[in-house]
Order: sequence, then structure tokens, then C-alpha cells
Amino acid sequence: MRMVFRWFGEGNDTVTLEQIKQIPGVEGIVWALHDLPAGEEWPMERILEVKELADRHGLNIDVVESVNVHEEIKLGRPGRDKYIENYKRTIEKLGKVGVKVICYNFMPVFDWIRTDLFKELEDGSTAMFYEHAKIANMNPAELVRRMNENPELTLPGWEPERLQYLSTMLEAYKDVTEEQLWDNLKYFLEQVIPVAEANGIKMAIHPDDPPWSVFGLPRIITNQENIRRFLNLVDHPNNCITLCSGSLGANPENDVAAMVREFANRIPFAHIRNVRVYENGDFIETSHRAQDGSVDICDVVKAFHENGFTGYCRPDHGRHIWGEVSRPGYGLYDRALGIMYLWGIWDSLERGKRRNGNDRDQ
Ligand code: CS2
Ligand code: MN
Repeated sequence: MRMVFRWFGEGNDTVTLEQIKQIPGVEGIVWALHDLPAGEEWPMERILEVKELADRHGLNIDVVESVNVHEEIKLGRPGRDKYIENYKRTIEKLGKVGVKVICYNFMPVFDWIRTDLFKELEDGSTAMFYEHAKIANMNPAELVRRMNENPELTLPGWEPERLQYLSTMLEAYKDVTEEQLWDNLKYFLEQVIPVAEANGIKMAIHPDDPPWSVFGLPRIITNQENIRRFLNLVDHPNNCITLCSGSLGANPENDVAAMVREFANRIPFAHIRNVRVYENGDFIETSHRAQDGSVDICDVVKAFHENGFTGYCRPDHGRHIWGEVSRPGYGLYDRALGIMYLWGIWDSLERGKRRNGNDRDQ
């Protein structure tokens, strides 16, 4: 297991590379050119800037998260071909600087959705929270109307300038079914996977977060059966998934460890974090510890270990603790604690394996 840490870039993150370097066992950053709009080809000089910075700190840049997919591709519109070409050029450039994994997602319009970024937990820390009824009861038109009328009400990540775009997009997806989204994903994969292979890169789709439809938009990377279908859409070793235990774990019917066991050879990148899911469908992000949430993180790590996981792993979102002010979910402290928890499980499994091996030898 190779530990990496998400970093949003110079001037765009409260965490520094010096700090990341001091977290035990972290060998690289998970990065992206966050200021570039989806669909644009990434300029080589910008990529090299990140590489030089990371090199200077002794960190690798093997994992990119995300190269975002333009909505024209997800919508299957004629304009998609131009954006797919840009995507391929970006893959080639990333391959040249040694990138091994590209994480991306295929969620229409929204990435992750939460209703509260700083919900207080019992211990006084805060974490990202999803109130099921609030989202379930809001249709797309009402969402736009309410967000327009009341700027305070914007969803996390939905700054005012994206609002006009939002209504256009919701309208564009009105008649896009899940089946069409599958077709559009297949079309995309058939073109990019050969380029990824030629450049030594694994494409690793991130599951939908939360793993169900929101605001009437189709979502398809949601459960074990659909991930199986995804991997068979283009059955190729470079067509892979990012196993995100927190995203998938928000649906208690998802057995995340079972997914690791089934898809192990197609998981080059893991996001490991915990969520506590309530009976009414609400969920809150918690510490990584198994007892603190609903996902059995010990079993998830065990499943990776059993399969001799040699891929990349990062702690995903963390709580905001010890007064740290950071991007929601992306502070230093709780993610660093998460890493030590993951190492704790991993290292004890490793030692157990060695001990058993020695026993057998004797
Ligand atoms: C999520 C996503 O895993 C996460 O941290 O917050 O933003 C994720 O980075 C994207 O969905 C991957 O494309
Ligand atoms: Mn994730």
C-alpha cells in the first residue's frame, strides 16, 4: 500500500508540502490543476511546475485527482469529441511526467453533495453532513429558485456564478436516462482507455457521492453490481475504479469490503474514510476509526491486505479538529490521524502474515 495525500496546490491549500512530508509513510501528493475548467487540455508547463515543486519536497506526483470530464461528454452531445481529444492529450502529457493513475468521476453536474460543511459532532469537532430529506424533497427547479432567492442557501461548492449554469445544466439533463449515461460513459472509455494504456496510466473512476440519484439527475457508479457493469463496459486492465469507502459506505446496503475482494485487481487507488449513517438516510463524516462510523474500516483494509494491495491509498475527507481552519474535509490533522490508523491496521496485518509465514517455515 502506497500512501499519498491530496494537495490542492500552492496558494490553494492551507496544508503545506513540508507538513505533508512529515506524515509517516506519505510518498506523494494527489493533485490537479484546479483552476482549469473541465474539458481543457492541460498545459505541459503547468504540469511541470507541480512536478518540480513536488520533486523538491521528495514527494511523487503519481496520482492525479481529477481530470474532470466535460458535461458535453456526459450528455453525449456532438461537442464531446473535441473534449475527448483534449482529454487524450492531457493523458499523454501526464504519462510523460510519470503519472500512474488518473481519478475522475462521471457524475452529472454535481460532484459530492452535502447540506452542511461544518456540522458539529459530539466531541465539538465539525464534519461534513448530508441531510437526506433536505435533498430528497427538493426538485431541480425549486433548487434553482431557492438558491437564486437566497444566496445563503447555496449548496457547498455552488458559488453564485455557477448558478446560472446550474439551471441550464439541469434542463440539459432532463431527458438523459441512466441507460444513456452508461452509453455515454462507454463511448468515452472506448476512446480514452487505449490512450491510457499506451501511456502507462490507469483510469480510476470515483464512485458517485452520495451513491444515488440527486435532483432527478442520473447516477450510475453507485453499488457493487453497477461497478461490475462498469468494469465490463470496457473490460481492460487500465479501466479501473477508485474505491472510495466513504462514498459507497453512505448506502448501508453497500458492503465495501466485499467490493474490495471482488474488484481487487482493478483498484489502483483507494480513498479510505468512514461515515456514520443514520436510519433516516442522513450521514456524517467521522474519524477513520471503525467504531466511530458505519463502515468497518478494519475489514476494508484487511480486504486490501489479503489481496496484496500495492496501489495508492489516501485518507479521504477528515473532520475539522483542534481549531484548524481549512478547506471543508481537507485539513491536515484529522487526515494525518486517519493515515496513522490505516498504517496501524496495515502494519499489524503485515506482521501477522510474517509471523504466520515463519511459523509455517519452522
Ligand atoms: C470527493 C470528490 O473523494 C473526494 O474527495 O470529494 O471530489 C472526488 O475528488 C471526485 O469525485 C473525483 O473525481
Ligand atoms: Mn473519495
